[in-house]
Amino acid sequence: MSKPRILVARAVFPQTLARLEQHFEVESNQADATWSQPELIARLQGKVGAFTTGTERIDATLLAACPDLKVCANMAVGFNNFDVPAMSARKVLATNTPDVLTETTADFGFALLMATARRICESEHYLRAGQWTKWSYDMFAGAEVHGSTLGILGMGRIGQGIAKRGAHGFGMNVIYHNRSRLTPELEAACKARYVGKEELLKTADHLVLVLPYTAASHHAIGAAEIALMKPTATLVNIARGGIVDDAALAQALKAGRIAAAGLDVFEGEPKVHPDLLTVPNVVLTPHIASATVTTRRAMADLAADNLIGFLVDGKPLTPLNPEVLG
Ligand code: 8YV
Repeated sequence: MSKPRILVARAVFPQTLARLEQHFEVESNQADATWSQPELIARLQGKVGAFTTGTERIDATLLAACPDLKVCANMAVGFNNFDVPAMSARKVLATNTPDVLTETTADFGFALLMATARRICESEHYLRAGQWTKWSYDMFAGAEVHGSTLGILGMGRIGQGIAKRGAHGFGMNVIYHNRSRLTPELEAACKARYVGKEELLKTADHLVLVLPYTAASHHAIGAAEIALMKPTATLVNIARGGIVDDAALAQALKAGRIAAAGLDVFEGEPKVHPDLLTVPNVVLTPHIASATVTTRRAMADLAADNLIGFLVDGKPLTPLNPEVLG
């Protein structure tokens, strides 16, 4: 019997590919070529499954052009590259990779907060440029982290991980805002207090964004929201590009409207707003919050398990639209 045909749209660990090849006839992209949408559609012809990352857009147009497609397994917890209602309408299963990256991503969120508040990257560039000729009392004086107020917008698994690090590790006063309030048990575990969005913006010394990108969260942080923040505040975005209005943020940073920002995600990435590249008080990283070898392996394994689980055993592990399973 011939094996089901799948497309692996981006380069992956050779071990993941080898595992998929045990079950499927695989077309892969180990050269990691950038495929246009028409090329992705062309390569999906005759494929029942797709292994995707956050960079492949699975929308109504693609689905209409790929009638054989039955499942798309995203190697990411975020799935704003999927039009899930359109997938459900066509009975195409969508899966993501929750849980396996929670702690690693929370670690990174905290690292970015620390680097931003304590001006680590800015001072390193100064040193490397040979500008350090003498010590001075206020050189790269940043913002206090321990004991300060940590604000979290979006309190899912990763937000809770950051809250625990702040509250238990750094004695921070943690406040959060989320679409829905956590249970009292979860709030106690995170030592976090629920507040309205305006209070969060006005009160946080450090504001970390960990909410999913949706039409409703587009530019959740723009000029008006930044204007409410403390002039000494730092803003950290490890969620998705588009949640922050990058042009407004660059302007606010230039004007000293807030102290600093740490950004791992950008509107229209991998392009970065040119003004962000010229302001010194911003730490910029290329969407690496989940990037440890262990975690990326776990994400790839879970995406592969979802394809095998669904196409071989009829039981995907982490479906986003389980209603298509019938
Ligand atoms: C991924 C992420 O590395 O999981 C997510 O949602 O943002 C990252 O962990 C990225 O989306 C590539 O798939």
